[in-house]
Order: sequence, then structure tokens, then C-alpha cells
Amino acid sequence: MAEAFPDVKKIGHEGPDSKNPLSFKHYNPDELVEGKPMAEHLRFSVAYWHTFRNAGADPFGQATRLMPWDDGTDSLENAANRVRSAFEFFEKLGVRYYCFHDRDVAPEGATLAESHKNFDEVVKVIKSEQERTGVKPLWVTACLFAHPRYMHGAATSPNADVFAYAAAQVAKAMEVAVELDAAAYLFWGGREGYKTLLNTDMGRETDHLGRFMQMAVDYKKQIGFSGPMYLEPKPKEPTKHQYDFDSAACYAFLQRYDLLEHFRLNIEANHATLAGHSFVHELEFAAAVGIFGSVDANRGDLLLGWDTDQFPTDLYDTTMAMLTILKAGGFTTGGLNFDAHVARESFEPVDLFHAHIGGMDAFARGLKIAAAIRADGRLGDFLKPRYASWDSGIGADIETGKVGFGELSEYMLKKGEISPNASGRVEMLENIINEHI
Ligand code: XUL
Ligand code: CO
Repeated sequence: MAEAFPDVKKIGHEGPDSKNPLSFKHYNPDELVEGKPMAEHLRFSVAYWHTFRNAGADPFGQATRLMPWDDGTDSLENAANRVRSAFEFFEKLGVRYYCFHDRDVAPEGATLAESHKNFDEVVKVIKSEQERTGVKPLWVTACLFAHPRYMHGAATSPNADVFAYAAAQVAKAMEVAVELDAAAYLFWGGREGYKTLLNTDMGRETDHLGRFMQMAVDYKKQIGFSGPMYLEPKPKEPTKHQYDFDSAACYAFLQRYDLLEHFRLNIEANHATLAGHSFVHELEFAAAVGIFGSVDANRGDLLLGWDTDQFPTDLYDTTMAMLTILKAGGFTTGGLNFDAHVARESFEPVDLFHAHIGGMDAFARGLKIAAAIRADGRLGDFLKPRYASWDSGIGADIETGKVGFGELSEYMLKKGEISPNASGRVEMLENIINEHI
């Protein structure tokens, strides 16, 4: 097969003064930040569905970017060509990971058995490309939302056969995750929610979703998949209300169904804003309760209310995200997966490079800025004295469970009024961030 991107060489780091658009200005894979190479901090991944399956159609118009290697058919040969083009892209971009849904890489067949067979055929090609390049899946997932059978949900469908079909599809995708040495397996509940409560038994549906995940945990053990599983929160779209609304809702769900030790969260920036949170709020909550796993890196648009999945370019956002990620100890199995697509009018193959280079440089800068803020120390030092009243005296007694309401009433009646607070210094702290950006 001819090269998919004949005019693009391997993208190199040329530094901030370079005017070459096909170069990294900040991402330098081997450069050490806090003693660790940037490549290991950031663990970039390409989303197969956006970069190799999204041809730019929207509800108002047809596809604009049918790529030269893609003949537009659902044949296995076309699927294999796409895989080879994708791996050429990963290599030239210099990423070590990619993510995919089962149906992104191989066509759905007329029966489940035929779909499995198609999947196996394409996985052979993927495996040989992985061996050639060393690139591997950051996570694998099953598409449980595109086919009409899932119109009422998958694990939360009112139809038990649909639940069974979804289970069979996930079982197969998990087996492929083992075969391809994926770092993790992911669930995004695209249609696990409802359009109207008038036709929905919410209690029963969430119990079914819990049971589905428990079965996935059992199957993971059965087939010897050692990576973690991720849940990806999203509040709405395509359904009006999705059960995995945000990090906090996912945490409550995992706790209720006794799944906490097996799952972590994959936080997507644009899903956070759809839930009325900031990206960093969702990261911070997941890290605080010990279930931070991975990131779908993208951004929304403040003026639009839907999941626009644009490439991340906002340095304030990437800085705040990297501050939280560094504080949480960095990625282990997870990474930064670009769940983002180029604009409908960016229709040439080279635009895929420009978009990813921009996202990678934005996070590399965010990482460097976050590390500089941490080295400077003023921001980190601010918390210690602010919470000092908890380190001894009554605060320590509360934290260690030595006192209850009775003792606290006695303490406060005697003391009469609280010791005054120091200023929260909001603006001064915001200024420190901007000093470094
Ligand atoms: C949809 C979304 C998905 C998941 C994987 O909004 O983010 O692409 O990341 O199913
Ligand atoms: Co996503």
C-alpha cells in the first residue's frame, strides 16, 4: 500500500522559535520534567473514531473529508488499509497509544458471529502493525450506542436480549484488549439513560447497569485481563439524561454496586463542562476519592451547548489539568487521549497532523508551566497554613474522631467565638498562575 501521508515526515521537536507548522514547539518526548520524560508524563493517544472514522458529516451536511486511503466502503480490505494508514500516522506523530471502539476498526456483520469474525480478521492486521511499531491501545471499548438495537439503551435497555447482546459484545472486546495488550478497558454509557421518565424504570435500569459492570469484573478475571476498567462520565447527549452524569455520580454508582476497587474514571474535558463543572473540578474530585484513571483531552465551546470535541488549545485549562494530575502522582495506566476531531472545513489529511501537534504542544506547555508553579512553591505553600487549625487542638480531635457534637458545644460555649480566618487571597493566587503562563 502507498504511504497515506507521503508529504509528512516524522514530526520533530524544533523548539518555540521554529516557524515550521509540522514541528513541536514544546513537546519534546525525552525532555525531563520533574525527573520524568515528557512522553511518560503525557502518554498521548489518538482516538481512532475521530481521526480515522469521522468524515465530517453533521446533522446539516454530508461528509467533507473522505481520506485518500479510504474507499468509503465497509469492506475488510478497506478496514485493513485504514489500520495501516492509522499506524503510519501514529508513527509520524510520535504517539505510543491509540484508543478504539470495536466497530471503529472492523465492520459490523449480519450476525454477532460474523461481527466477531470481522473483528478477528482486522485484529490480525492491527497486531502485526503493533509489533512493527510498538504502538498499543491505551484502552479498548465496545460501541454500545450506534446500532438501532441500542436505541433504548444497552445494559439499561428494557429488553433483556439487548443486555445479553451488549454483554457478548463487551466480552469479545475484552478478549481483544488482552490480545492487543491494551493498558485498560473502557465503558462510556452513551445511551445508558433516558429520554423520558414516563417510559423508564430508573431503579431497575441502574441495578441492571450495576449488574453489567459486576459481570464485566468477573469476566476480566476469567480471561486474565490485568488492566483497570474505566468509566467515562457524561451528563447528556445522546440521551437527555445519562446515569454516569459526572465524577461524583460515577463514584456513588461504583460504591453502591461494590465496584470501586476495579474501576477508575476517564475524565473528558468537554463532558465536564456539559455537566456544569470545569475540567479541573472533575479531575480533582476523581483524584481526591482515589479513582483518577485517564483523560479524554479535548475542549468544548462556551457559546455552544453540545459536545463539540475540539482539540485542546487553551493553556489555562491544560495548566490547571496538569497541576492536578501532577499532584495526584501522574498517570499510571492512563494518558491523554485526543477525543477530538478537526473542524468540518479542515478536510485535508495534513490537518490531522496540525490538530494533534497543537493539542500535544498545549499539554506539553501545560506540563512545563505546572511544574514551574510547583517548583516556585507559593501556590502549594498556601494550603498548609490555611488548614493549620486541623493539625492540632480541636481540629485534630475532630479528624481523629475523639470528639462529637457534645464536646464541640462545650468547646465553643467556653471559647465564645471562632479564631478569625486569614484571607483566601483568591486574586493573588490567580496572579501566580498568570505569572507563569
Ligand atoms: C462520546 C465519547 C466517546 C467515548 C468512548 O462523547 O466521549 O467517544 O470516549 O466511547
Ligand atoms: Co470520550
